[in-house]
This record gives sequence, structure tokens and C-alpha cells, in this order.
Amino acid sequence: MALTAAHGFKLVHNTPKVRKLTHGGNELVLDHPVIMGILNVTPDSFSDGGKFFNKDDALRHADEMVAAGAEIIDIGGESTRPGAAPVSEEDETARVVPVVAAVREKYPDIWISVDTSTPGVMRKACAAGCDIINDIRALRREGALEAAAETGAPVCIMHMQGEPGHMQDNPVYQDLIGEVSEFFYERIDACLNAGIKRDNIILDPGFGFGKTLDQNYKLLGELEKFRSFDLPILAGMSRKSMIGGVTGTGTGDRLEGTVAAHLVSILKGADIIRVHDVKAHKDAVDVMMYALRYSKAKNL
Ligand code: 7PM
Repeated sequence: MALTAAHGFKLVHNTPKVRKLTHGGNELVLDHPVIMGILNVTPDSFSDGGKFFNKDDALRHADEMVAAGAEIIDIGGESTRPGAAPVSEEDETARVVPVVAAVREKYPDIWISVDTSTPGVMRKACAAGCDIINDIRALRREGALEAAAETGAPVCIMHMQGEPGHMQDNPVYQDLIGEVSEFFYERIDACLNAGIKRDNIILDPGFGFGKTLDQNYKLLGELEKFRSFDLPILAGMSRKSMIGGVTGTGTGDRLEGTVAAHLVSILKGADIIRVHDVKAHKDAVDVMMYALRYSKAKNL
């Protein structure tokens, strides 16, 4: 029996339905791999090394990613690095919301996601034009479910064991895939009870968030298991330690490994990949998709 994916080629998994996300009048059709470009607005990512991010720099970075083929721009103002100081709601808002507004003004049709766990930031970012709430804490903070539901925006529910400060200390699972699935069931249920539409929930196994190297690769290698939820899947492995753990390279030298991991994730059912390097991923995905279409050509 031939298995045909939403992307229109034969895959190891079966996704008969073409999915889409909706927000207001906008639709994002997931009939091809969608690239989400990471736009970081935490101050430590800017050369002034200090308190202020530069809106012009952020916009230039967005320009570059849109030109390279990103269909979603992910804007985040809270550093989730282990040991990073917590950011106040006020600071997070000041970093994120002006950038959301600026990207929205310049690109009326691009999808914008906001990487936040803070209810107030969710509301203000959506008022400024954001389309997707991307929460590494899967809306578990007080008031987050209600805030997300109020906005009507699609949400990305990410699995994380523990909290960013300690999650990598000694992650233990009895049954990794089963426990991540159980988490998804529980959070999907919480979203539905809060009034979030099932069609607007995206699942993310949370690569690097409370997982050892082998646990990360088990999740990647069996990503197709999460297709049984019949919801879009987001994979984010860009420059993470699971790449360096194989290649032996530092964060600045993980591009090739990252691209390979994301191609595998697409073959195993990812609909959206979250990346720093949009151009490299766009070219790699285009070539892979082209090759897969030709694997079915009858006239050659
Ligand atoms: C420090 C530690 C800095 C971790 C940045 C990070 C994901 C995400 C992040 C992900 C979704 C990074 C992470 N990772 N959102 N936000 N999925 N949905 O490496 O894997 O980008 S932050």
C-alpha cells in the first residue's frame, strides 16, 4: 500500500489530510514544509551587549529571512538558556511587542509567532499583529491558557521535562515516546477546555528541553509516532547540542548537521521547522522535495 503524505510524496508515515492554520482571515496551508525563521530580540544577541535591542537590526534580520523563504517569523524575548536570569513582563513586552508591530507593518502577509510563556505578552503581541503563540511551557503558566484562547491564535505546545534552569541535569524517562505523547494528550485537553480550537494546535517534542543526546535522537527517529494526533508537528533543532553531540562542533559550526536533522524530521512528518539559517534550509528542502516528486515520475 502506498502511503501518501500531505506534501504529496511517499513517506514512512501516513498523513492523508492537508492541514492548515487559520487566524483571522489568514490561512497558512501546510501542504509543503514550512520554514519558521528565528528572530531573537534578547539583548545578548546584539552587539551593543547591553540593555537595548535595535529595532532596525531586527527588521534587517527579518528582511533577510523573508527574502530567503521563511513563511513564519518567530520572535522571542526571553532567553531560555540554562541559568539565564528571568525576564520581567515589562522587559519582555518592551523587547517583543515593538518588533512584532514593525514586522507586521512591513510584511502584512507573513506569519508571526511569538516565543513567550507570559500571558500579558501573548495578549499584547497578538494585538500588535502576531498570529501564533509559541510557548516552550505549553501554556502551563497561570493565566496562559485563558490568554491564548482569548487571542484566537494558533498555539504551539512544546514538551519540556523540568524547567530551563535544571532540565538538562539528569533527564529520565521510563518510556520517552509514551510520556511525551501523554503530555500532548493532557495539554491538548487543557487547550480544548480553555476554548482553543483543535485545528489550531501545533505539537512540538521540544528537542533539547530535558532530553539526553540519545533521547533527542529517539524522538527524531520516531517522530512519525506523533502523527497519530493528526495535528501539525513543529521541529526545532537549530544549532542545538544534539547536533554538536554528533559532529563535535560548537554552536557556530552546526549548520550542516542542523540541516540534515531537519530534513530527517520532514521525512518523518514535521510540517514546520524552526531555524536560524533560512536560506540553507530552503535550498535543502527544495532539493529534497524535488527529488521526492521525481521518484514517482512515470515518463522518465
Ligand atoms: C538557549 C536555550 C537559547 C534554548 C535558545 C534556546 C524551541 C522553541 C526554543 C523549540 C519551539 C533555541 C532554544 N527552542 N520553540 N524555542 N521549539 N516551538 O535553541 O525547539 O532556539 S529556544
